[in-house]
Amino acid sequence: MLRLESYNGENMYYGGNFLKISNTRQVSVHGVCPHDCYDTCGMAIEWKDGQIHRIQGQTDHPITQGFLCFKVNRYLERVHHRDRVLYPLKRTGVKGAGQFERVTWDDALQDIADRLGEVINRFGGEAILPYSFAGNMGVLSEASMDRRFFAAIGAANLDRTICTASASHVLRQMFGQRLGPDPEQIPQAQLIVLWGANPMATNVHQIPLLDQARKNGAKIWTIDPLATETAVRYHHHLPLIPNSDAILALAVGRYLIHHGLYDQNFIEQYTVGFKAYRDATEPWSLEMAARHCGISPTVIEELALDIAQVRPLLIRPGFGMQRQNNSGRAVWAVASLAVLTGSLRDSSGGLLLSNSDAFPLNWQGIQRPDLARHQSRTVNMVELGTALEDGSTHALIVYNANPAATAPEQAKVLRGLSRDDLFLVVHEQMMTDTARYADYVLPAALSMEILDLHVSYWHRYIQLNIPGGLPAGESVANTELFRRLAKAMKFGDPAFQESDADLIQTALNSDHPYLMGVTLQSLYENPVQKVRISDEARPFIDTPINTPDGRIHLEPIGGNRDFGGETGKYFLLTPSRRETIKSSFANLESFERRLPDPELLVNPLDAEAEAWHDGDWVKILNQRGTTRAKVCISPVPPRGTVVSYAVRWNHPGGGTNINQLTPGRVSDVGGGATFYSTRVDIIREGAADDVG
Ligand SMILES: Nc1nc2c(c(=O)[nH]1)N[C@H]1C(S)=C(S)[C@@H](COP(=O)(O)OP(=O)(O)OC[C@H]3O[C@@H](n4cnc5c(=O)[nH]c(N)nc54)[C@H](O)[C@@H]3O)O[C@H]1N2
Ligand SMILES: Nc1nc2c(c(=O)[nH]1)N[C@H]1C(S)=C(S)[C@@H](COP(=O)(O)OP(=O)(O)OC[C@H]3O[C@@H](n4cnc5c(=O)[nH]c(N)nc54)[C@H](O)[C@@H]3O)O[C@H]1N2
Ligand code: SF4
Ligand SMILES: [Mo]
Repeated sequence: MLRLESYNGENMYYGGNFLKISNTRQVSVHGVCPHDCYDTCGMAIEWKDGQIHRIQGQTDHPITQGFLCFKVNRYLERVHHRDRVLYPLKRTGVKGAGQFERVTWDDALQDIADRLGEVINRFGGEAILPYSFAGNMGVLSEASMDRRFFAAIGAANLDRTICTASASHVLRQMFGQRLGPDPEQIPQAQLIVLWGANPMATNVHQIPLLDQARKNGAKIWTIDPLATETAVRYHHHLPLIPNSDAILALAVGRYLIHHGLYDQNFIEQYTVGFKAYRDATEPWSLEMAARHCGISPTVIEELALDIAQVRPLLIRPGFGMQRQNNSGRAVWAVASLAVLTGSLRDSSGGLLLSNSDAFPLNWQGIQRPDLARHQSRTVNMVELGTALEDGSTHALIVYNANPAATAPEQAKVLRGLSRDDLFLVVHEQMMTDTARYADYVLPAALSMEILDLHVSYWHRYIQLNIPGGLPAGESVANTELFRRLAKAMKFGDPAFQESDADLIQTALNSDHPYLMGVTLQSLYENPVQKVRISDEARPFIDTPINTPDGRIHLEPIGGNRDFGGETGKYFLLTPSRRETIKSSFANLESFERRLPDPELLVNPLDAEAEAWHDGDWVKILNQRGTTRAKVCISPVPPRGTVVSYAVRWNHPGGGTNINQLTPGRVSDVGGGATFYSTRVDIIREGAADDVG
């Protein structure tokens, strides 16, 4: 086995040579953007005198095409930021105050091991809860040594549901896997339906592909309550009432069935459950749906006729349409349209919701669930607030996430994090809202400083992220943190000694044809490789349907969550913004200069009716909490809906953000988050000059 010590050791293997990276004066390496984003860009990273000097988009990367996005173009600000954590820190002040002293790694590890040991002795391993998500989406950084560690200590399992759980559940149920067409085929589609997606902010490398499709004659619909930049760019905007997607999709399905405009042969050859699907569409006439969706029946008919007639048809749902009470129902109803129309017959058609299963890595091998000696309880991360309040959790270890800012039901979460009897360890690059509550903050390396393997949930490239220098200060990769913790806990299993290169080799140790010939060695030579699925292969026609009976399932899914309890006057939507990735980048000085105050986008007619003016401070509240923002009158939201983009830091902006208001309720299937099923009331505080 090829042994590499690219991190921690002095050597890295690069371009056919071993380099002593600590001695390297100037080097340019292939990096991969680590953020939780569809695009998983290739980056050219230049190091000079041991420092990250320049970060650019890889010019020869077929998706990245030489450009990065608004936020990552400002990455150097992040590298040199005042909030960076470079040494282990121990709390000296009250929880949340952010007062710490520097300690050594040895002292920190010893104390953490002792305290975790105490929790295990008194309450059992399950009283320790990991909380992580995709702060670094590298295969190793996201889920490898950490999973081994938590299995070995018998910790509670975290169900990582905050983002795509409902969609994943539905795709697995219907198709047996999460696979869509190759996005590089988009330019060949003639009808594209962007459903609850805003690629102008969240998937910018899709824009050139959509633009090319439009040049080739494609019509592009955007189905979104908000008049986003994407909706404006592509003209055919269908502004439905939030959370009415399932009804809209079922009405289109009913129309196609009633008019004989669906692909009967496809249904017969590939699916089961059509009758149950048809019955579910039956109540939704155009008129009935129009009333629920807040749009005219003729617009729904226009969409239905396009969907019936234009091929290739590509339906491109975003994750934004599955952050609602009935997310599962919505995804099922929309995915069923792709099936009903036989759109999967075209290589640029079908349903492009996720390509996560285009990368059949050896997940069990890197995560080693077999290290667990017993079955532990599972906590849904959407319900973090409850798990911190119900007496079940005595230690929390957070990495790759900033739940104090990004988790729903924030008031509960912050109360939980403030508990004196909760032992909190946070591994972070920045002194985040969450880190400020920690007993120990441990420094996390930047992705540019570590070796990792990356896959995408949207495109089909597997990539190697090559470090060009050593981690700054005493920071370490997530894998190294858990190696050190395992050693401090005196775990002797060789699973905790494997290097990052070993882990990558294990991940690639898969005999699946999609990964044929993808080895660590080949990635050193060519760090951007397409998985071995032909670009034209049509998912589920040219690739297997991995449901138990090998058929696509159309039986109804989900739909049983009501809106009980949400009584506020306005719908609150909190989607992604261009300038940040969730809370990441929201502490950059350039962001604070640009948008110093939290803003609430309000429709001009609502503003007029309420006598709100641009710049007025308002209090936004509901049964869960309260926060403040400045009114920004905007054509983006429709009447009755207000918008606050996700998300700002709580600190130093007043201690709370918009997640004070979002629910910790889980969706109908898959235990998903329901951020976009929030209602709020709004009270004007005073004119802009009086307050703030
Ligand atoms: N710049 C930037 N890029 C990002 C992120 C970011 O924060 N900033 N976040 C990353 C992450 S974590 C993710 S998961 C992805 C998410 O990226 P997307 O998949 O684009 O999802 P969202 O941004 O959640 O929402 C997309 C759209 O859904 C709309 N929407 C809200 N409710 C409904 C509804 O009920 N029905 C319909 N049809 N539409 C609705 C919103 O108005 C929004 O315009 O983006 C990633 N990329
Ligand atoms: N209101 C509202 N809230 C939302 C959403 C919404 O649409 N609306 N979207 C939800 C969604 S889709 C998601 S995915 C979640 C995301 O929520 P989080 O997972 O909390 O995402 P971020 O805010 O980006 O925080 C990631 C943190 O990981 C840290 N980090 C980065 N790399 C590393 C590393 O290598 N090691 C360690 N230890 N740390 C690292 C970063 O510094 C950052 O602080 O937010 C959810 N919250
Ligand atoms: S955040 Fe997304 S678009 Fe921006 S550089 Fe990273 S992968 Fe590319
Ligand atoms: Mo997400």
